[in-house]
Amino acid sequence: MRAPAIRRLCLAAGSLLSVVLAAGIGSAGPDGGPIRIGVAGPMDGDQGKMGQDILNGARLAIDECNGRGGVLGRRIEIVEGNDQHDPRQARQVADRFLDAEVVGVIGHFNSDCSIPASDVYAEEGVVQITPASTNPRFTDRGLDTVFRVCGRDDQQGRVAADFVVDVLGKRRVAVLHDRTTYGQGLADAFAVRLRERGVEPVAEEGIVQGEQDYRAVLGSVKPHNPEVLFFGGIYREGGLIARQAREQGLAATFLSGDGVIDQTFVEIAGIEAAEGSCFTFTPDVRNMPSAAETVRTYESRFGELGPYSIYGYVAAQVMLEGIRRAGGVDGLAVAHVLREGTYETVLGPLSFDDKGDTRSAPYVVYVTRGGKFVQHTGLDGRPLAGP
Ligand code: ABU
Repeated sequence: MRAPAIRRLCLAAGSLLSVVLAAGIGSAGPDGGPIRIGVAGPMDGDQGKMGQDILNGARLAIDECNGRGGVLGRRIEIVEGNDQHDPRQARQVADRFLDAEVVGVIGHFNSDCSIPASDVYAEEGVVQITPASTNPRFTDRGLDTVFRVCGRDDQQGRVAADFVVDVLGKRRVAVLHDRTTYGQGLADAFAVRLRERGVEPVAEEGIVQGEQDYRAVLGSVKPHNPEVLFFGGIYREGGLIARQAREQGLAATFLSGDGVIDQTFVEIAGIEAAEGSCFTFTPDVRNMPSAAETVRTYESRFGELGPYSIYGYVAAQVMLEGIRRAGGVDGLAVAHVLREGTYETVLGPLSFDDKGDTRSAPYVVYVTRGGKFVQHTGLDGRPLAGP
């Protein structure tokens, strides 16, 4: 349980005293000991791969930094937090991070977790950089300590809707979502843009995360004869819906976002049902020369890159450079320098706007071919030229 703010002040004073005393007897050294960074997400269970991908990316960046001597002469230490994509557990992770005196947090994965945890971090002036939470509300609430190195669902939903109208040329669109902050938010952003483009969805339905059987909701959508089935949610439910839609004879193109574009989706849906499904996500980092060495190192150490692995790496890169530029670990000072400068990352130069969103978050569309995600559109929204 997190201590109230006043008790935290006392704890901080106590910690300072411990450091001073330790320095006096020479055990902690003049550098103040390691700098602790929290890395949070769902570390096991149905979304555990996402947390582990982010943790691996952050670990790689932090190990490389320690290999160069750390930051401000201090080693970096990771404190892991498993929120199991549950908002209540996310707040508990935040409390534990504060008790462990982390000075910055990389995470969480789910918007449902990043948003409530951000209130805890903000209250104590701890910088939080999410590599993956895309709901606009994360940065729209005016908190000084929140940053996001990925895009937002208002951008992503717009790209998905424009793809339906301009590239697929379809007008009969059913919209499903998992009722989470992310899934429903993305579905809503998609539907808003569809309407702006003159397309009224034929159905809009919420599903319940964690179930095995989505045939009832698919059965209620089928009579509308949709040409496109959009899903706002995560890969487990996305894979089941894509598979069960095919089993029910729904021929609609499955379209989803960054929460579903993972190989696990293909494993759950099966290669046949996954074929032709489409996803919005950022351009493939494997094609970026600036990321080539990091991708190679990551894959030789941890296996195949996940969608947000490199974003975990980038969040750590930016956090550590922010601490270096601030000349210390004071959270508000780090937040200030993060908003001011440009940061060289493996995805290219990155700077934040006043809210803490990255100024560069392009989305493109991928199509699944033979179980692999192939980039289908370019930054202009048009299909890439074929071979
Ligand atoms: N953006 C993908 C899923 C994570 C989230 O925003 O909840």
